Amino acid sequence: MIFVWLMALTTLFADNPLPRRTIELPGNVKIEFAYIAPGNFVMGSPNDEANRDVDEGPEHPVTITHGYYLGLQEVTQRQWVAVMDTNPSVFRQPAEDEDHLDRPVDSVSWQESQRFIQRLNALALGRFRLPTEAEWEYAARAGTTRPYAFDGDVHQFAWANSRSMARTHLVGRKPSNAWGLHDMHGNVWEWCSDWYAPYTAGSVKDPIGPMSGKEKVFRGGSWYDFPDALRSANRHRHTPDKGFTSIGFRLVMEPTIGEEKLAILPGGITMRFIRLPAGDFAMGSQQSEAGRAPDEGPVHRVTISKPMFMGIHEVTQTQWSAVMGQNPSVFTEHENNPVEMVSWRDTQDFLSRLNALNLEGTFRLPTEAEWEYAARAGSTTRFGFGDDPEYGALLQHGWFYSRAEGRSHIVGLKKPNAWGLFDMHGNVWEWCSDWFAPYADDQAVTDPQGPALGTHRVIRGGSWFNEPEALRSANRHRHDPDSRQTNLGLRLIWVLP
Ligand SMILES: [Ca+2]
Ligand SMILES: [Ca+2]
Repeated sequence: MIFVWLMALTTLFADNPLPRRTIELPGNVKIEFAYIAPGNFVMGSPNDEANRDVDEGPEHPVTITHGYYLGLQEVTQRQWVAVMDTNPSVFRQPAEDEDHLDRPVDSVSWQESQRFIQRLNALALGRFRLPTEAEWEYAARAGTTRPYAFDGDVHQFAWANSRSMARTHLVGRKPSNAWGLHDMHGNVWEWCSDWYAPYTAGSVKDPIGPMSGKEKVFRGGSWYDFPDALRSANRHRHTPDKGFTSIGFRLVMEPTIGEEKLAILPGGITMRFIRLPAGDFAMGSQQSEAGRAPDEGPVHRVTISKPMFMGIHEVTQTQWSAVMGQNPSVFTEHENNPVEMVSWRDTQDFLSRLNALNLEGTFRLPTEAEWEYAARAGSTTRFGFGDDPEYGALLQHGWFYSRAEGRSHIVGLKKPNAWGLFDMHGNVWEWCSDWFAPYADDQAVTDPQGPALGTHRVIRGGSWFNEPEALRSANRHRHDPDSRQTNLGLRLIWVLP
């Protein structure tokens, strides 16, 4: 499968058709990731593989249903220091032409890797975690079924005993595998997220290991190990509380803020979309939630069955004008203010004209469920960024009454949520496709569309004219479909084939 995203943030390399992403840590320190596409592979080693351990079997088919970004390199000492300020690594001794900071971090326990990831996630550059053991082996194999992802002399492709000079080496000095990943074999072992357990026979989807255990898995072998330990299928494990000079780790970045896609409107006006994952979430608010209204319950589980592209911003006045040839808005101080004074019916005219441009795919409004799913971005708190009982943090995330100077503002001035969406809280309310109705009950539903008939359409997210509690993720409001308001606009979904 070849990916042809048009992206602002992703670079396509001629020798590698997979999208890549680079994030920048404080101090200009970069981490580069490769997109690993969904697929199938056989996990484990065949009975006749030389020097295999018995826990590498039974071989079993694994489906990885979601793409993910995997670090091209092991996490380096430089990256660790950029996040944690300290360097626990043992291998800091000087060597010719080597800056030790570009060696993998070593001597970090599994628990310490979690603290690193926690701090990294707090930088809001994306969502990071360790790979599962299956994700690790899938990527290490890069489509191969033999003992290593390469053929030939192991030492040519990996740092292993007895040619490692008894230490780690700069990451990326050995050739990459077919997916652009370096040092999956050797240099340092790499912690995985799973608790260790024997494999079971039969095919599995997205395995994550048991829910509890004593020891965490690590993979890939190291400078300390003889080549057999570096095989793709080889498994090793230790309690999560201890670090070793032969173990480091590699990061997964969730693809949710990975792929951006740009729609080009007439006049070259662009609209940025971002891919949100399929998933499920608890829709609505608990009765204990401060500021809630009764129509936000009962809380019910909703599955969003397909990934989708959502506009990272409210539709702006420039974008509306590019499609409609006129701007109905009142707050015209800036062309990138959100469009307002558009009724639900106006949004349907806008969408008809936009879809008549014959761009790839089709555009539509989000359903109410899609909207709340996107606003929550994995959170269960009042706002996407936390509960914020005193509304101290809301100021950084959204425009609301008393702090908005009585008007809408240029889109994207506040912080995005964890999935890269701006102004999901505040600025202007956003029309959803659904007719408004009370939630039926607490039964789980998939891709709910709202009732077939009604009198009012749902709007979500609160606005510059509303008190902070109206900006909560679960809050629902509605308007007559002919109503036009200076604090009501829209955001789009782009359905791609
Ligand atoms: Ca390694
Ligand atoms: Ca909004």
